[in-house]
Formats: sequence, C-alpha cells, structure tokens
Amino acid sequence: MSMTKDIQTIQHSASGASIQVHPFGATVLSYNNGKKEILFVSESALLDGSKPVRGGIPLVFPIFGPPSNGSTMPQHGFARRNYWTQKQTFDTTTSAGISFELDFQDVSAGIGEQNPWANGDFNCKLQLELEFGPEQLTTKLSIRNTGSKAFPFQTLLHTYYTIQGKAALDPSQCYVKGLERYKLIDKVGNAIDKHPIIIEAEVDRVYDSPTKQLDVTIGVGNNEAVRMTAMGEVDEVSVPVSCVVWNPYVEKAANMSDFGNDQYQEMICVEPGILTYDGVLEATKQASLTQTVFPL
Ligand code: TA6
Repeated sequence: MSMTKDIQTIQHSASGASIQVHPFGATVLSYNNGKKEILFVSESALLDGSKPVRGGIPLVFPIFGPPSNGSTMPQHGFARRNYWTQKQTFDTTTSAGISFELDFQDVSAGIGEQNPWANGDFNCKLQLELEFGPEQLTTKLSIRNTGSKAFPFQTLLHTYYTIQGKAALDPSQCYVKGLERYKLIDKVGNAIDKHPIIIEAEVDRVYDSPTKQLDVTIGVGNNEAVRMTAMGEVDEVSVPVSCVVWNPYVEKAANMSDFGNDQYQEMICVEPGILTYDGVLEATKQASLTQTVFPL
C-alpha cells in the first residue's frame, strides 16, 4: 500500500505494453499496447492535483455532469479530484496491472455543500482495478456502500482517445459505430441522429442504452480502430450502460485553459456510464462499471 503522489508507470514485461496512472483521481494517463498510444492527454493538462486531469480516463462519481437540487458538488463529482491509495501491482506472462482505493473518509475535495455527502449521510469505498496487455486494457471501477444509508449515484469512465494524424474531423478516420439503436440526448442541440457518429461541429451527446452491454467501434485515425465494450452491475445484477460522445470543437476548445486550442482535432471522448439507473446502492452493497478497450 502506497500513498505516493507520483505518476506510476507499469510495464507488461512479456509484451512491452504499458500504462501510466496518476494517483490523483487514479487517472489513467496512458495505455500503450506496445505499438501505439491509445489515450489522449491535453498538452496543457495540469498534473499537480489542482484540477482533474484533462485527458486519459477521469473517473466520474457520484454524479455525472453538473450538480442539482441546490448542491454545490463540482461537476462529475469527487472521485477524480482526490489522491487515491495505490494497492497491488502485478506483471505476469499474460497481463499486468495495478489497483487503487479511495475511502470517502479520505476525500478532502470535490464534495461541495448542500448535499447528503457533505452532510455526512453517505459513505463509500471506491476501488479501481486495471489489467492490460498487448490486446486490451480493462478498467473496473467498484463502489461499495460502507455507510448505513442507501444512496443514488451515477458513474462514468470519461475516456479520451487520441486520433492519429489529427484527423478527428475526417469522417473516414474518426467515427463511433454501434450506437444506432440507442436513445439520443443531445446536450448541444445541433445533432442529427445519424450513424456512424462523426465530428463536424461540437458533439456532446448521451446515448441511453436499449441493452445492458455496450459494444462500440471507434475510428482513431491512420485507418485504425479501437473496440470498446462496457458492462455495469448493481448488487450483482446487470444494469444498462449509456455512452457519452464528446468533442469540444473550436469554441469550447479555445475556452478551456487546460486544452490546446487546436487539440479538438486530436481526440474524441467515448464514455461508458451507469447514468439511467434510477435505484439506490443499499448499505453494504457494491456496484461496478467495467470498460475494456481493444486496439484493433
Ligand atoms: O463528456 C461530457 C461532458 O459532460 C461535457 O459536457 C463536458 O463538460 C465534458 O464532460 C468535460 O467536463 P469537465 O468537467 O471535465 O470539463
């Protein structure tokens, strides 16, 4: 167990694949499958713990998006805004990995006010388990209710993919396939519900799932693609996984101080999340969200 604040690099010795993880938010910064980098981190990302990392796989919990009902909890919650404790690492012939934990008792940032978490009503313990090799990276976020009161929640893996050749606006190179039967919620108000999803303006869309398992293909430039699958469970019962697709495009990119003005051409966010579960996590019970990324 380590309370390090240093970015950890884990190698898979047998294949040369590697990941980098920042204990701040237990944010995966890099996944290299031995041939190329799969994730995107902004050239202006802050890595000093002063704000969530702009890139990699930021962890969203217990809310997705802005707070509601008078709460002042920061957008996307507290999980990505605190230092997590490193637990196990491993490196075998088939895969390597690392795990981190965050106990709500140790959460010092991102709680806000005017909400049950700030009032001490709720308690939880979060665990992040990462396993990778040359074929895939699996990211599993587990949430255990360690308090006495049930709580509602949303959780999401805010994954940033790098688009090789700065080709995010090229529909033959950057696209998302597999969301055809999903229900579109367009947060920008400019979307035509056509597929595959491409970037020709700001994209900020939530696709709610008709099924439980999510399975999409993402064009990542250089005529290459990545497959991403995701599944969610609450108290050992499978729940639907939504998918968020985001690209800030020109104006939003220029207005983010931790994002290069032209870097909207280099990335796409495709984010699996448990967003529509209208139940609660009962005391002592566990929920989990698992994403697997397969460079094709
Ligand atoms: O990815 C979806 C989204 O909710 C967008 O609306 C945008 O706000 C993005 O997350 C980034 O949010 P952040 O709080 O990391 O700046």
